[in-house]
Amino acid sequence: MRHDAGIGFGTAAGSPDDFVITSVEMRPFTYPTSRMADAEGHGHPGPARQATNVVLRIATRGGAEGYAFDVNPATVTVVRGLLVGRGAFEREAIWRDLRRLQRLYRRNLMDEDVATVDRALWDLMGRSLGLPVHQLLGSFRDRVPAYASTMCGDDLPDGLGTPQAYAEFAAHCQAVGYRALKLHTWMPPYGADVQRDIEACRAVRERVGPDMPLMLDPHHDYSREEALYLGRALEELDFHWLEEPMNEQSPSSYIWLSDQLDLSIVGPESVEGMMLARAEWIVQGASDISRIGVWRAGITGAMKTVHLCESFGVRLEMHGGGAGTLQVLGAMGIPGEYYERGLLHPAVSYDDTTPWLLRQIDPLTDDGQILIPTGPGLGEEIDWAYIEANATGGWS
Ligand code: LLH
Ligand code: MG
Repeated sequence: MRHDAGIGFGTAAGSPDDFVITSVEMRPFTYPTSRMADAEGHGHPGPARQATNVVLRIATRGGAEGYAFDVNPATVTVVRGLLVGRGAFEREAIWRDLRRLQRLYRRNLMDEDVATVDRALWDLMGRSLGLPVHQLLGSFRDRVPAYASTMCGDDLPDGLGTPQAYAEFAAHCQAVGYRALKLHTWMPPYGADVQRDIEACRAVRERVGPDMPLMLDPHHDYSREEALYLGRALEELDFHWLEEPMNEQSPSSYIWLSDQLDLSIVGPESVEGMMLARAEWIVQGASDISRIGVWRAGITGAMKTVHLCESFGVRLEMHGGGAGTLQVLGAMGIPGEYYERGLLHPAVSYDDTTPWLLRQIDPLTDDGQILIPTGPGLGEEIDWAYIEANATGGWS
């Protein structure tokens, strides 16, 4: 049954009519960055330049607003007609409509595009009620341990070009408070090499000592034999998990790998399908720990995956960082052992990557934790003066 706008629920913050969506708009703005993507899209340090972000704003008749960054402009055009006139709190109905729309609007409505709209709607509800999203979901914890997640390997002299460079960077991460670390090693165009991966993992293990949990996220297209060889070496180095060493479109390869290793295999990270794909991996035994990202599934898809994993007694590790991820981690009653903080590199600062926020969303505490944001909505304090000053267009 379709719930039409106006049939929704009144809240302490207003009547149903107040929460009818009246506009879905975006605004582009520039910001400085010293990161770039290589030919295959992996992030690395790069020359200082201006990059563009686009913020999505969903607004209602009564003046409620919700925001999400990194929106795909083409998505806004596709979803506007579906959203305007609907109740902003009908997230589940909207989410299901968007998921159906994906079939024919695939190019502009990937999982991450549905996720962006969903994040803005959760933000809107939280801001309207003056509550953080994790409280709307049901809070479980107020902090979560972080792991340092490195950028992928490179060939920069001051970068991540050698096993020794990884060891030195890992020691630095340990010194600034991280209690766990994940290496992303070399991927094309930098030359993936199982032996070099193992050397980097060994160098890091020797440098940080036996007690620091270590994880590896290597080249995502190794063969079965290469992945098994790598996994066996990681078992000897007492690694905590191995992530995405093969193409995730082949769950059979992951079943084959998981069957032969005691080491925990984490995934899938990159396959579309949100909780549906995760359910298939779980029933097939393709990984030991499942994985979902709020930027690919939204709060709604991530929480469905949380409950799926809870029902099967499977652990779940969140992919990527950001405000929405922290809200879900704050509401997860199952581990979710870690927050992925990164991607980090010796030559770039992580702490100034979101200059459009008044306050960084995920500062690291001295004991390696991240506090779950307590502000309303996703908890992002948006610097509207910054966005205004750097806008390259109006709201449209
Ligand atoms: O391939 C990459 O650049 C990284 O693996 C990236 O996708 C990163 O987000 C990741 O996998 N984190 O776990
Ligand atoms: Mg990964």
